Amino acid sequence: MRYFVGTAVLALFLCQHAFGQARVQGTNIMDADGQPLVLRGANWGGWGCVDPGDARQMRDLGANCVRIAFQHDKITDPPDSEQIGGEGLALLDAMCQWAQDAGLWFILDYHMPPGGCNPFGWNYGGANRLWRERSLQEKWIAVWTQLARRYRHHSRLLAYELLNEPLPPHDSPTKDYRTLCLEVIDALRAEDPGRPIVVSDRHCSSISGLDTALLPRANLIYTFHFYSPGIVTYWQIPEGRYPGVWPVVREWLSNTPEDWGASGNTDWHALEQTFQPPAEATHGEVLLRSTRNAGTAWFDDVELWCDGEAVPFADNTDFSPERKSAGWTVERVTAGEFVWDGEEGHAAPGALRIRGTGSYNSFLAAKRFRATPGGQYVLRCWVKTRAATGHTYPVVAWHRHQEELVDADWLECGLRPAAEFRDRQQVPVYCGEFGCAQPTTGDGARWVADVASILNRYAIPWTYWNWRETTGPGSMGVWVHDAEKKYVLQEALFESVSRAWRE
Ligand SMILES: [Ca+2]
Repeated sequence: MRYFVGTAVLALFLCQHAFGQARVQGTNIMDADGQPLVLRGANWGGWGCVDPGDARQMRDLGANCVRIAFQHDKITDPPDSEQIGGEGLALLDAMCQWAQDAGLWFILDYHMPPGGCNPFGWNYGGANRLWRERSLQEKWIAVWTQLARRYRHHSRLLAYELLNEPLPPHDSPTKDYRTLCLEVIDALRAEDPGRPIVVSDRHCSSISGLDTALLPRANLIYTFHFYSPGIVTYWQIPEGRYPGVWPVVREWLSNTPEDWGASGNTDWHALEQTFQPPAEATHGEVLLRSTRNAGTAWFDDVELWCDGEAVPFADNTDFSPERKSAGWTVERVTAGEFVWDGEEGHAAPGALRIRGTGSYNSFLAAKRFRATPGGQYVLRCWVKTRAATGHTYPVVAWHRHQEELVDADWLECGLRPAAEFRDRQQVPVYCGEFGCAQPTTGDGARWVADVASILNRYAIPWTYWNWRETTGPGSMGVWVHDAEKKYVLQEALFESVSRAWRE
């Protein structure tokens, strides 16, 4: 009998051991044995791109963690309902199992919640409705509850990440964001009480906002993303170098003429203006603006020339069904509707639509162009209006950028406050995403190597963005599509990421 009791106790111990989950203790994330985990890995952020071999390859290269990004419409059936199901859910099941089988810890990242949670085009067209509509919040909570019930038996499920890069309108109260997070945390804890939960600040997972992210619950991990400076990581000005001198400090100078253009009911017609930059301007950015517009305006086919030559200021200017509103953000997320509209268009279907702005608001091209002093600029855009009040017009905002040497020291100054937050607040931090587009110079891989090495030095867990995606060479993925849509390895980047896993 004693023997059997002993076996039962041992079995129970082994069972807890085998199925024990990670937990937060002080600034650490601990495994079931009470050993601190040094988590390093990558994102599975390209939906439908990865396979079981990816999990094993990552593990064999030294990774121990993967952040699995999923989106609401893909894992619900019917899509966008409050009921999980369908082929997308089967794929999410499979990804969790691949990670589990390979021994990788995994984080479930609700990358695109119902209605979208930020003003970026890739996230429900930038609608950013989650904060305003209770029915969407209820769907989000209902789906999280079902997911926790479905996946809580996985011992390698490290944490639930409430949502990715939240950016509520800045006039939406911080207490509403906190209240909503607490509501979801409590709903998840009702299903899976001991599992860590990853939370972000409300400023798109910034480091500077970490102190405002603190919530009165235990077992939380505070996340941030790092893509700084954007001019190196996204905008890829071709002459750029890392390390290198970059115009990273920005001062707004002036805008080209405002409060002109279309109103009332107009069919597609061109609006055009000619202007010169102010003497101090180093960069400009294009905005498609509507001021005090109670009606509707559409924009399409935006063009900019300097001294007769086309200026590349955005890589999406005709808003085709393939690109929709990619590459454009909303200037201020306080008021109005900002969407891509496939029913409208000037030369070809697809246009940007603005409805109901307050004092002013715009679609803003995410890139900036270098200003030519004394250059004669022509900005042209096609617009259409319905019952539009106020003014609808394109505009250039001029800025003066100050140059700084961006190198490993510069990056460390940017990352150090995350470690200081952790030590001051005695909570774990986690860099859920960092990444750099990969120009052919190989400098993007050097940026990645430096950031990863700084994170390792500060003992901050991290997952590189991104492991595999269907974008072309030069994007952030370790594996990316070539022109024939075959996966190719970006070798210098692969070296940077996998070496840092083993460091
Ligand atoms: Ca179009």
